[in-house]
Order: sequence, then structure tokens, then C-alpha cells
Amino acid sequence: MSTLYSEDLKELVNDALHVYFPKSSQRLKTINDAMSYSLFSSGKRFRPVLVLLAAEAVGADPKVALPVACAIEFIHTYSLIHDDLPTIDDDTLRRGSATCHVKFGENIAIMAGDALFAEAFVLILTEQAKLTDTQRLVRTLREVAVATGIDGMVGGQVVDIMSAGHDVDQSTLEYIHNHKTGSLIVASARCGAILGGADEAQLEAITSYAGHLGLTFQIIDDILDIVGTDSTLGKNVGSDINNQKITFPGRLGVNRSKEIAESTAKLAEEALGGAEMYRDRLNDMSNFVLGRKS
Ligand code: GRG
Repeated sequence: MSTLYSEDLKELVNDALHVYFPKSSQRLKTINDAMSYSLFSSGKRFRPVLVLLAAEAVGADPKVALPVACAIEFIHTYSLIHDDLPTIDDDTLRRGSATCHVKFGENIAIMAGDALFAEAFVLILTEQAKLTDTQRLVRTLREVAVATGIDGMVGGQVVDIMSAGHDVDQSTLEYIHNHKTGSLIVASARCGAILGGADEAQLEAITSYAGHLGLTFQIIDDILDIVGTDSTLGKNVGSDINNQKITFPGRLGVNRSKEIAESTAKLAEEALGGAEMYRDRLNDMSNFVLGRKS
């Protein structure tokens, strides 16, 4: 029987993050503390669990993708640290604690994010390299790099920043969500599938699933920013409104946005029907995303 969130895989990720977290010299203690402060706070570990679930879905032991799963959590944590900075969203609460720049200062927070990004690639090139042949390793590295660059997360963030306060159309809103949030979620699922040895049909089905899942994830995030509370979410609610961000509920209202999230979650599940694979826990994941409260 499966639980809605695959707690066993979350625990595997949490243990591995401690093993893979880079140890620094005493001289670099401050930045090391800042990196560990943000990484080991109470994140859902949604992206790394998705990496492992995709590997499992195509018949592999999830552990074949554990270093990449942790590297993606390093990158996600970097994106949260930078997103919270005064020059971006200027948020003070994240994962139930003061944001990295509030605790360590802006200069250290910027570098903690930068270091987590670079260390993600070090982790893949050292630990994942021990488990994976070169061709698959290079393919995985490319997935992660593209998803986090100008055609991925950073591109989405830039359009988001430039659209703030403007009346942008629905396709721009979807571009922002699919890139700012969706790219890393799609890359997570694709890396797990690739490292698990997916065939073309499985990879295509998992890619389509993750695209719909990523959009669902961000629409729910937009809704929670309106209907949630600081204490349940562990972050500042109302951040989107304060920063004049363009969101689904901002354009279409909370109820219509919920309906759209329900249909994108359904599309995610339907996409998995396109290939032979074990889909129970991926379906659980889309139900979790739809019903999440934090
Ligand atoms: C911001 C200067 C700068 C550059 C990099 C950071 C960035 C570009 C883009 C990232 C934008 C971003 C933070 C997207 C993620 C949106 C999102 C839904 C975050 C919350 O993820 P959860 O709910 O958080 O998985 P936990 O804390 O559970 O891990």
C-alpha cells in the first residue's frame, strides 16, 4: 500500500542530504552554516522525491538516482534563498524560519545560494558518476543545467520580475509558471526516468506528467499565497500581492484557479497512461500536490 507522499523516499533523501552536504574548513564556517541552515530546514523534498519516484516507476531501485535527487534539492534551496532576497521578493520567513538573508546578511545569503548551485554539479560529477555510465551522466547533467538556465528557471524568474505590475496575458502567465517552477520539476522527473533506464515511451509519458504536475504545483502555490497562513505554509503569505506578481487567482479568481488545477492534475495522471510503468506512487504525488496545504 502506498501513502500519499512516499515518506520512505523523503527519509532516504533527508539522510542522503546529510551525507552529501559539503564539509568546509573552519575559515568558511559562516557560509557553510548559511547553506546548511536553509537546506536542512523543513522542506517537503518534493523535487528529490519525484526524481526517485520516476526511477521507481520505470522499474529501477530509486537509489540509482539519489545523488542527482539531492543535487536538485541543493538547486531548489538556492532558488528559494535568492527568491527571498530584498531585491527580489523581500520575504522574511521561509520553511518556518527567518530567511537566509535575515539570519546571515544579504552578502552571505547570495553566496550561499551560489555555492549550493555549484555544489549541486560537484555532487553529480562525483557521487552520481560512481553509479552511472558517462553517456547517461552527461545527459542528466544537461537536463539539470538547461532546466536552471535562461530557458528554464532563471528565464521564468526574469519574465516574472518584468511582468510584475503589468496586465500580462494568459500565455505569459503560463510561460512564467512552466519555467520558473515547472522546469526544475520536469527535469527532476526526467532525470529519475533517465537514470532508471526509461525507454522513449516511458520518458515521454513521464515528461508530459511532470509538465502538468509542475503547473498544478504552481497554481496551488498561488492559491495558498491567498488562502493559506504564515504558520501552516512556513513562509509569508500575501507575498505575490505585495510584489504585484501575476498569478492564476489574481487573473481568474481562487475558485476558477482551483478548477484549472484539478484539470491539470487529471492531465498529469492521464499522461502516465501513455506507457507501461508502475504509476501508483506518481498518481499519489499528483493527488498530494492538488490537496497540499503547505
Ligand atoms: C532570483 C536572483 C534570482 C535568480 C535565480 C531563484 C530563481 C532564479 C528562480 C526561482 C523562482 C522560484 C523560487 C521558484 C519556485 C517556486 C516555488 C513554488 C517554491 C516553493 O517550493 P516548495 O513548496 O518549497 O517545494 P519547500 O520549502 O517545501 O521545498
